[in-house]
Amino acid sequence: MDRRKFLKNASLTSIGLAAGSSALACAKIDKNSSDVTQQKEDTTSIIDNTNFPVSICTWGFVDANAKAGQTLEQGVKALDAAIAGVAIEEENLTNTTVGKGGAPDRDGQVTLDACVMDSSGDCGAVVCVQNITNVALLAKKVMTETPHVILAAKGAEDFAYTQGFKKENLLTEASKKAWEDWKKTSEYKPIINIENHDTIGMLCIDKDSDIAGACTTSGLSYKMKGRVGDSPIIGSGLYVDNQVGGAAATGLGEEILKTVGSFLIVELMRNGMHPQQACEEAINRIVNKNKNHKDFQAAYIAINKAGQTGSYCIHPGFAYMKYQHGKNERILSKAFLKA
Ligand code: SD4
Repeated sequence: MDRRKFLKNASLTSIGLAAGSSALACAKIDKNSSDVTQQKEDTTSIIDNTNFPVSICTWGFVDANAKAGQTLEQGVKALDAAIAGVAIEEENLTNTTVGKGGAPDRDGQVTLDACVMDSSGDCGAVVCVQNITNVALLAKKVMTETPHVILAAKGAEDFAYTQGFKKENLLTEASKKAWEDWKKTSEYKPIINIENHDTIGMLCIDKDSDIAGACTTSGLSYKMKGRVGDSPIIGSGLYVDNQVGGAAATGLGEEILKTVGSFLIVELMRNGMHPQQACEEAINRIVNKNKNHKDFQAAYIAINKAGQTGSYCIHPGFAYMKYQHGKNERILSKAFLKA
């Protein structure tokens, strides 16, 4: 099997497996429940501070988004609220795609990727880190405590200890068991969606109307050792420009990386596009470059300076959370393909 085919198949399998094993974690998010809203166009483009704070995040991460929203309401700045929000999932042992409890690579090692971007335009990232749970906070430490933007693997881990992070075993019994079962067959069977549960990318606007974001993941389950996806790469998994807005991605990182989609969305919004249109254009770029787009999922969320939001994905089934005025809504995304 050639390398590309291997990667694509591996990632599809892992998405499917991760989806299956994560059903428990999102059991409380019922697609039919009354808090699910169909996506609609929000047309208020005027910057009105009474719209803030607001937080959005990928998938149905109810608790994480509520945490961010409530933290913002207490007056905490956007970046710290986003980090507090995503930490809920990093610490959620039943979430097999983020943080502790995340699915391991093919060799049984859990390696995490994360990045953050602040309203100042500063950013930090860590890739392929073992033994540290709160990697979004670690990415912030790279931003604030080093002259660098990205630290990788053992270097990032060693730096974490200097900052007081605890060494933790990230491989739970459940993840280990799922990996051992996977090894028995190593079956590369494509399973497309990928329900409510995946990488968490979060965008927050605080009371001062400043925007920041965080993105954190264990990447694709059973990935090759050393594999890094889009999530920790500024411009691909996350991008924020405080003058314009922010965007975040989830889905098959290999495809998201090739179009630098989060940066693209922010630039399209800068040129006047609504976040919804900008997300659609970014997904169209992926689709147009890829005859095989039906074989994988990719999704974006975006928010502009006025607090308008949008999202778009390839396969139906993706949703995002929006917290505003004390209400935490799950909004079903429009999709390129029809159900
Ligand atoms: C990655 N984009 O590592 C992440 C995984 C993800 O939905 O978001 N899956 O490629």
